[in-house]
Amino acid sequence: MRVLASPSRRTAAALSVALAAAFTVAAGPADPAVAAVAAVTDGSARFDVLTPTLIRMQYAGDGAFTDATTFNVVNRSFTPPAYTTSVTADGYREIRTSALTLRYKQNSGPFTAANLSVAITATGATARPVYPSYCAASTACEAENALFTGGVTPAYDHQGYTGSGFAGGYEGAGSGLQYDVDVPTAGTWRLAVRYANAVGSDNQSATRTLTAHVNGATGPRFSLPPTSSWDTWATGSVTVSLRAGVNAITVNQDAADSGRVNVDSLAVMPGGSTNYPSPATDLRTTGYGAGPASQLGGWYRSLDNLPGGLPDANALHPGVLNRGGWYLLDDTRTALLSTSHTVSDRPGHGAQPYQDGYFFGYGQNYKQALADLNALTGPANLLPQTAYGVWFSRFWGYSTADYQNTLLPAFRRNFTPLDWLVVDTDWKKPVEWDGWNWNTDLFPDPQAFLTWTKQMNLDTSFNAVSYTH
Ligand SMILES: [Ca+2]
Repeated sequence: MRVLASPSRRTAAALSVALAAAFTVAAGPADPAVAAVAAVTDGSARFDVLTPTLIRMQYAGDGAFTDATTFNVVNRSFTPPAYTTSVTADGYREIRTSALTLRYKQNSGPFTAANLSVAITATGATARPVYPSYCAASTACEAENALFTGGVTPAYDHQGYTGSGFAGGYEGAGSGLQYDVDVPTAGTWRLAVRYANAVGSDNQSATRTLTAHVNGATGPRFSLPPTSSWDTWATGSVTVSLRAGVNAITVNQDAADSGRVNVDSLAVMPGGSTNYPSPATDLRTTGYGAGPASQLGGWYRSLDNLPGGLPDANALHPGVLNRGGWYLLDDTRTALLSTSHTVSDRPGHGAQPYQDGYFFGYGQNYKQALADLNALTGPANLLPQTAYGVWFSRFWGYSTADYQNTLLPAFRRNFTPLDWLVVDTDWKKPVEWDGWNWNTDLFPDPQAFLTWTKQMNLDTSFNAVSYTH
């Protein structure tokens, strides 16, 4: 199980929030009413050719395509590149740029590796991208790519999982993961999970339970017997009644559930089936994208649980660059962003499937990939000069008096410069891990504290850990 409140986690979280604070001066988003450039609409599919190496691929079963700015994508005002399009004799929509040839089987439904491919001219490689947010019947949908509620988070600290990790953190009611699952027919289906269940946070090994919810209605309860270790995975299933098309399925820890399991993936299969599907793809997937596993670098959330040092390359979350020469940025779930920097949910599509993603097909032209990413998602902001100075961060519940009377005087007394004060999560009350209210036991006059830090020429940031993701 994941340890949720270790000191090391707190320190790392403080660091991540401090960095976030340093990045908050962002360029304003482009006009959200950005016109799609060079769009090719074919049935429920729409392709926007943004550059010779970048194509937006949207599928809307209800025809409701989105043109608004999203939290990821702040610019689509590209100069339309030259391209051609036609339909082949065998029923494929083809789009050809100077760098790519995209093929989509007409009227074949949402984009999958079976009906969509993109040939990369420079290398001769053919990409078959998948959308990690899209969960079709009879496929294993990786839990780490789901939407999360409560304490559930992606985790990687055990072995034997498929995909890029699993979902951990079933440690309280309201914790869960959610997938929109697309099934061809209404009726009875088998909902299965691949899970691990060893000695839990209560030091017990016991059969645990979770509850399925379907389209907002509470459904049957999973009974999940113990597995021999956290590295050993088994499957458990329940029977659910689904509508044709997309169903919102949640695997939740309800108040009566014991939780304390890890979930690797889920799958919806015909009612009479007994098998569990193999991993749907050998691509490297996350909740926000998919590409060949030969990634070049990446990022890591924190340095917690890494006794052996830095993570190896396989543990890094991928970016757009890999030796395969392509990447699919899955923007399907990203919130919409207004010009006034407020966010809102994507519009719903009912039982109709929806996908929104960006295909980067750069071959070995890595600079082009980064240029496309930069233009699409906005430039990275430069860090303020003070971020390169000396920071202080410690996971203690320091008070205003501690900072004023002990800490800063110690820095001054030892002739040690200090540029940035990172105040850890204890600044909040009544719950130190959640919420936004000051702990006035430690900070009796918050504004006076902030005024004092300014007078002392200290930049400040505050650990804003939240378990509601
Ligand atoms: Ca997994």
